[in-house]
Amino acid sequence: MSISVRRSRRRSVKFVRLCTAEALVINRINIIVGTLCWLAQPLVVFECKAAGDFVARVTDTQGVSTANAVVSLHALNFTPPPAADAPRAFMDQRNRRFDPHVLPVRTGTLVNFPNSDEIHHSVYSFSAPKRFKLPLYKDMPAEPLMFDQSGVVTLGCNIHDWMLGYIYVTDTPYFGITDAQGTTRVDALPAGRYEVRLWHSHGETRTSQVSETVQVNDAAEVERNYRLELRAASQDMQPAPSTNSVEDKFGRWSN
Ligand SMILES: [Cu+2]
Repeated sequence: MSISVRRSRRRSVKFVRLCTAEALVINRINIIVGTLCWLAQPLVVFECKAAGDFVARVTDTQGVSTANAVVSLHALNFTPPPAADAPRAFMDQRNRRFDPHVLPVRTGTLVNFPNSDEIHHSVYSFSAPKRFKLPLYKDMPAEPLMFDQSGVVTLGCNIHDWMLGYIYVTDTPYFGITDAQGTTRVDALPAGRYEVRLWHSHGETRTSQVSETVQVNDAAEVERNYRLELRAASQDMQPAPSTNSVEDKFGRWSN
């Protein structure tokens, strides 16, 4: 046998060994990937498929779209997962108003109260779920406040009597607040049965005005229309006065 033929055969044998080794590695990777996919399958199904959406449209009894209605969905046949970390939220003070006017949060949320105005504010609440008073301040208080009891927390300012805002603390992680068109949507709801509750600061009562059960199915959208009985425009929707003597007094402190 010639030398060139022997070299050629050795190269062929090496090539076949390499191909076999490569195939084995690829095969093992396929097995590992396949096993991981199979193990992850229940998680993927839970995260991506077993969820639906809920859309609420809210009007008053005259059919006028109602903003700032809190819509919350309370699971009836499963327990929602706890929050990994305490959720954070912000209730700003801007142009001598609370912004947003209504802030819905889940129980256990840390809320900051930044002051975006050039003047001082002193935010307080006498509501049972959270009694507090922040001393006169600008910018941002050092620490957020924990809201760990469900209910309506009415906010005021010791300097500006017209300032009125609400923090709606709810036990469920599934909630929304209606926009100017009276609409809100809560996406990616785990499939299941829920009790729907609605709350509005102009409601005849300060508790839920609607209580009905809805079924949310996988990859489906549930739509509901609600009519709320609301009081006539109340004090909290009046525009803030341009200035007053007390504000002038405290305004000087801001320099
Ligand atoms: Cu104020």
